[in-house]
Amino acid sequence: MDPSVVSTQPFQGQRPGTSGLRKKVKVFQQPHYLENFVQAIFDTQPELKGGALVVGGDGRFYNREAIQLILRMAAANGVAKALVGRGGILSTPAASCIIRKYKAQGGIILSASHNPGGPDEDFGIKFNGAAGGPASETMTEAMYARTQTIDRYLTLEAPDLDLDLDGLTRLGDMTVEVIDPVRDYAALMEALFDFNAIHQLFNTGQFRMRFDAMHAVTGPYAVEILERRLGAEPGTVINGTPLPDFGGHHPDPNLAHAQELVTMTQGHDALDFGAASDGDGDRNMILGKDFFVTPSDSLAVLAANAHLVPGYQGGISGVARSMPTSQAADRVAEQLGVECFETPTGWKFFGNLLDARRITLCGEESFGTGSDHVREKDGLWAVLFWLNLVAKRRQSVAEIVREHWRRFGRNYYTRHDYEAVDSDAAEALMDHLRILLPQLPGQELGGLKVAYADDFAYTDPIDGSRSERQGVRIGFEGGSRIVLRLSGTGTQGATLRVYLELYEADPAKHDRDTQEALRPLILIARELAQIETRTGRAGPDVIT
Ligand code: VG1
Ligand code: CO
Repeated sequence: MDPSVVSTQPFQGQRPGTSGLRKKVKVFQQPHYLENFVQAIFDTQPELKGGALVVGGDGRFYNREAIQLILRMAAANGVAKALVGRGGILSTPAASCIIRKYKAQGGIILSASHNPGGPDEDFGIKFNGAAGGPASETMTEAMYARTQTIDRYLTLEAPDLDLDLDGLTRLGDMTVEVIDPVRDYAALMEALFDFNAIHQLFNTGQFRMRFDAMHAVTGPYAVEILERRLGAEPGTVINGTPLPDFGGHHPDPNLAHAQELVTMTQGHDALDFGAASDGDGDRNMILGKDFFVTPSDSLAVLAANAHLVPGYQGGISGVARSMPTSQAADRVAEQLGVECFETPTGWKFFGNLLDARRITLCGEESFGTGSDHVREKDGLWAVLFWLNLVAKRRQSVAEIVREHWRRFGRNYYTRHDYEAVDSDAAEALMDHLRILLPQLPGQELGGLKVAYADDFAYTDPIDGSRSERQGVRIGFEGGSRIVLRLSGTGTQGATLRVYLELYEADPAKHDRDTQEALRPLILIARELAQIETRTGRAGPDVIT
């Protein structure tokens, strides 16, 4: 089985976005398309030669075909060993865990996360380095540059491997080990959280929860951890079988796409706790009885209560949040006397801070929370963290959050998404805002005084690398903010994200409706960015 060299030509547009390369399945199915990108990974990551590579994905349509192709190319490119999740399955956080545990040189994860799956939907690929985290911008730019000059790739002529049976096989000179996708991850969770306390909570019979795996990758993980190890009643995990098309839904754990679960936490006979995760298992949504925890608040609550969790009982070294995430965590960091960092959107920006132990916890407003236990955000980890808190504090989710607000104040927060907008119109809208920025400070908008206005730029405190044009921020006196940026994960046109935040210290005003409380800011954003005239949209497609 000698490696063969196949001639190819560059494709336009293989630049990874916020989290890897995401395109329609049909785009990936073009001859040489996936091969080119995979070869660009091998050409720019020389340590993979002779090293170990972790491979797995979220089980979406084209997952298995892609994995077979990647394994053949890995063998031809001199990878010594590939670790593959059984059935081609690995959640994003589990892949990160396995890269770290087995000291692999990197991993390739196949996922388009919360984007829908199926022959006409989305596929994605991303590379994670030896620390287990998403490739840095420097690395993804190098991969992209390579895709633009590529003229050959290496592969093997070989039949497909059986990925459904654990154990060792060979492919050319490469060893392939098919591993249990859940075991190592479950062991890590058991080492971090108080499983006894959570077990007892379930045993009381007074606490009812459901975990919605949304027919995506976390099903097997949640069944093993929640039902088998923690003794939650059978049926606690709903939609637990991973399907290539996620049952036709968006595997996106938010109030818009996880309707079934949301309904179960409302009204008569409501559950005490509801949680959901996304396509690749790195996002989480936390619900209490008639109560939704905004992801920004979740990060702040976890930071304030970390000492109640065995894995973090010694305290946290610092926290980081992505720029559009609300400033709730900043207030906790201040009280705890630890550092707080504001990074650009995307988990790759947390990696250096985690590696340098400057932070222990980090999170994003987009339903992403995580810690130094892996180098990805981690959906089930966040769910277990919350269960640990509920068990220890003997309070409901709502009580925990309300008490948090009384102590730190409340950051009302929402995100409005305008999806599949014309790309040129979206770019023009952002340009228009950038031109306005210098004249905004000091101005009154809708009765609020602008304190600062800029296009967010970030200098990594560890390696000094600089990332510019990361989103327009308009901050008002008193802590309110409007942030606008374009998504880097979509596959169709542009998605405009408008993030709105208002700080309220007075506990008597902590029970307002979020959209109502933020209305003045919503109106300012619409007007300032000329959203309706420029995009033709009277309102957002998704509100979270
Ligand atoms: C979105 C989120 C961002 C997240 C990214 C990947 O990016 O806003 O916070 O890191 O998705 O998450 P964008 O560029 O579309 O706003 V996942 O679960 O899709 O890997
Ligand atoms: Co995801």
